[in-house]
Amino acid sequence: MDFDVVIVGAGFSGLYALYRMREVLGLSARVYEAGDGVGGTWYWNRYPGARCDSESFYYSYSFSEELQQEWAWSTKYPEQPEILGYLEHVAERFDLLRDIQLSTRVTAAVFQDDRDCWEVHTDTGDVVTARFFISAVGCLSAANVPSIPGLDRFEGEWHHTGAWPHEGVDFGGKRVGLVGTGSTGIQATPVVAEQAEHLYVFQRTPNYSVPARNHPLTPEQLQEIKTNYAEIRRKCRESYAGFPYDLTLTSATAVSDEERLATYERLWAEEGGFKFIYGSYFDLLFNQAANDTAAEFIRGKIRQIVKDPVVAEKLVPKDYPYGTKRPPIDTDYFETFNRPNVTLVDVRETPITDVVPSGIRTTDADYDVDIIVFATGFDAMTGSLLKIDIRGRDGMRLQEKWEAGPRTYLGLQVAGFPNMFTITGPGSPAVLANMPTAIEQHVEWIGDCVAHLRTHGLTRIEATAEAEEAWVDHVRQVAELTLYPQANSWYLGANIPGKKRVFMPYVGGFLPYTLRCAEVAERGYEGFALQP
Ligand code: N01
Repeated sequence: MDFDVVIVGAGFSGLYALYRMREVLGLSARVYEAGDGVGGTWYWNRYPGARCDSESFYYSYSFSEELQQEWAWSTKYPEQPEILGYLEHVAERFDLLRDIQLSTRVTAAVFQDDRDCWEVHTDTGDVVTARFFISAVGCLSAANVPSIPGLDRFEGEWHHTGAWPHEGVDFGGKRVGLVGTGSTGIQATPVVAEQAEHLYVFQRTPNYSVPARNHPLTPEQLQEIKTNYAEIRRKCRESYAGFPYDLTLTSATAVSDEERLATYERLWAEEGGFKFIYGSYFDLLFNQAANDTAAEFIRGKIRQIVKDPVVAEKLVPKDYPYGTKRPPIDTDYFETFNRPNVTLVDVRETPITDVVPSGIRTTDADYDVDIIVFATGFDAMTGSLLKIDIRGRDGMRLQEKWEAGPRTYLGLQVAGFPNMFTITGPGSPAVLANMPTAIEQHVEWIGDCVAHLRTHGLTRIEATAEAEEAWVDHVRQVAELTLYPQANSWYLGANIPGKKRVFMPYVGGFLPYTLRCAEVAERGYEGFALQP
């Protein structure tokens, strides 16, 4: 066997998985990474305005006390280059690069039944074997470029935000069409508007965005964070969504209108960001009446900010509850529509029909542009994994197994695919949680599992079909108790034409999920078949 472990991807998950496997467990590991650098999401997403929506001090690793004490974040929400710099630093500091093969895409992985190992193929012609195959491909890395007729005849340049040119894009004096108003489009719009001659924002669904209230971190704030790191990390681990916010058990409907309004005003004006949803009332995502209070508050803010009432009305979300699409946060997004060089095009009213050589055509008009920016998201949670031809036991293909939607046990393993683990796979809280917190929990669980197998002389672990079935049912049932299924979100695969509508993340909460994972391990890996 060439390696104990092969890991696909060198982003937040792959880097930590390599560290854990090599430095903590003493295993031989090889990481394959398609990019020519480490960083994953933060390597690819270099679009203008790209920054983290979670606060820097907890959107970071906790596994090394030295690392968290040494590193100094500049702001509450750092920009993409700073986060990429952090991940590059981690790779260097822990000497990870020597086991990472860059510019190499894994094309296939085939389980070898007779040897309890995986044979992994790459686009550079490597064929290697490893006992364990770990996917660290990320949940949002397969870019979704809509198949709009005529794009190949467009005479300008176009880019997807998730595959942004390293040399950047000069918008100076250019007419720009930006398609998509999810978290990415909302981050990019104000920045592109400042540079472009004219910006047309093509919006299919308006979004509830809350101001980020970004600011530099002072030396005193940084010191306070560092002094309190143990407590911050504990709060993250023991929370509903991996954020270090104090748990609130109050319903939005249990307080007076005045009190609720004062809370929303404070969170909007002073705190900003995810605290609005995760630090206000516990039932915004479960109780329609509670959700209505927050949704109506944000609608009111949009109407106040945007001066043209017709434009404001188009920007106001009306047909899905707040937070059921991933809530964006912004810096001057709604304000940007007051600029004379910005036009909102409502493509729900007048859909895009095609791209013509000079720009974008809707049912109503032609918009001449020099550059098109597709902020149109990703084939989320399954897209990147299914690009790899993964064959498990008895030649079973993952593409076929997941035809009707992803099926996993705990988001960690798939029945029929022994010794394969998915970090933050579908069926785990992953994208509903603070990602580094979710990633660390997964990597540590997988590491402990591998250590357990080795200690007991076992060479194969596979989720049982029964455990998988029960978990898939549980994930669906919990989702149905919430408001989430009401929105056409990427959580449901609704953004990808033809993708089966299945709620993919586990919405039962990060802490309950981690307790379940721990319980499964304590009971000798309940729901898994272990073999010598
Ligand atoms: O993608 P999205 P994103 N014609 O899928 C529209 C994470 N993230 O890149 O809503 C016209 O959310 C689509 O319209 P609709 C975060 O988890 C993290 O913005 O489907 N429009 C929507 O408006 C986020 O959720 C950070 O009707 C089309 C937009 O494109 C995830 O990445 C920062 C279209 C896509 O929105 C994805 O966000 C940024 C078409 N054919 C993002 N197809 C961090 O801070 C799609 N759209 C870490």
